[in-house]
Amino acid sequence: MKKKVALITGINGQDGSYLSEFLLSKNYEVHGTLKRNSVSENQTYRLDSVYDRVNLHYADLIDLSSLIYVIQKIQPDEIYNLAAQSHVKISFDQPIYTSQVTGLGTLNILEAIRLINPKIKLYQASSSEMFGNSIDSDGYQRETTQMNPVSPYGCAKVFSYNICRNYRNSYDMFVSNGILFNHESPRRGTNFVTNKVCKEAVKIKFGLSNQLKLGNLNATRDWGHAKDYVEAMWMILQQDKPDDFVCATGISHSVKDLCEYVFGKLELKWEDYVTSDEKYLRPEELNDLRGDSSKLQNVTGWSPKYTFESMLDEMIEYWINFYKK
Ligand code: NAP
Ligand code: F7E
Repeated sequence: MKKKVALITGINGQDGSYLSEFLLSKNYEVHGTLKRNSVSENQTYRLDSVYDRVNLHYADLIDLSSLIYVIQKIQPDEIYNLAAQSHVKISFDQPIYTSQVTGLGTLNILEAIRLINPKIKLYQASSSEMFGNSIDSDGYQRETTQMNPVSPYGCAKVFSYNICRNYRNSYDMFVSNGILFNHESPRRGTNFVTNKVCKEAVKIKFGLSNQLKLGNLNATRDWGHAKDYVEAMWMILQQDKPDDFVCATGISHSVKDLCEYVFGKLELKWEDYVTSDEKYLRPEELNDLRGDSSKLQNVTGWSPKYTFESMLDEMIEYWINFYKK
């Protein structure tokens, strides 16, 4: 039987790397896009375990012709649009670039699909950041919660979400949004709070540092593991019809709770090391996130295997091994 062909934009990111491993385990032919960076040496480190089994192509979300070229060439059955300027705080520093990549970039993908083969299925990496500070009266965010984004990144993701729905309805295309809440792993960029705390706490434990500067300690997030969430992405595209789904654990913790767990695990008191630095505060903050993924669970049978604690244990372990070496 002919292998299914998948194209992952942003294959070298956290999710792209786990998704490639997952799709290879399902016997897909996996392709992915890399954008040109001045230093190429570290660019594919997350793909080490699959490097010889995936096909990499240079393309940029803001360069429509590069997308047309690669899609035309490989004729994918499924595209997972994971590429983005994905850092919320940086989106305040680079709002226009973020809108071009994270917003208009999605429209480039949709146009390329519409022109080449509208039968290609598209998964769009939508985000809980789209909700901003809207919360339903029971304390959760779900597919029907109003979207009031509070960052340039969130605004760009709302544009992508809406234009995906518009193409689905206008051109009968199979386009689905996964509205994913925060998901982490040892492969998470270390400028996101979970991996920053794990890495810095281990450095403190080993005597390599003596303080950790953070921003807002009171914000709460619904943190899951990226490995669980890439499985949801695939499940969403295997449905008979396209739709939009929230993916979350339903449990939220504050940044303070995160510090308490990670430092506690290393037998340290977080209050002795963590200080607050204005540099890490955002012009507008999204205070609380907690997702209701009942729809995803009922329709696809998805459920997370990792807990907040087992996810952090894996991340702490990663940094202990890293610094031991
Ligand atoms: P990530 O680690 O930041 O990966 C983003 C990927 O996009 C990287 O491969 C990056 O390449 C690539 N990229 C950036 N700008 C690009 C451009 N102009 N053209 C082509 N590629 C570009 O993000 P992630 O955590 O894996 O997240 C995957 C997707 O899910 C993103 O769209 C993100 O916004 C969304 N999302 C993430 C979460 C989460 O908690 N992780 C939650 C909801 C939604 P370089 O590394 O070479 O720059
Ligand atoms: O911040 C607070 C910060 O940068 C989480 C992206 O994947 O998830 C991610 O966005 C919270 C915020 O993730 C620091 O203010 C405190 O309240 O780890 P983060 P994020 O902004 O929630 C969503 C769903 C996405 O879609 C995004 O792509 O932690 N915080 N002190 C800090 N955050 C950072 N980065 N650094 C700090 O020092």
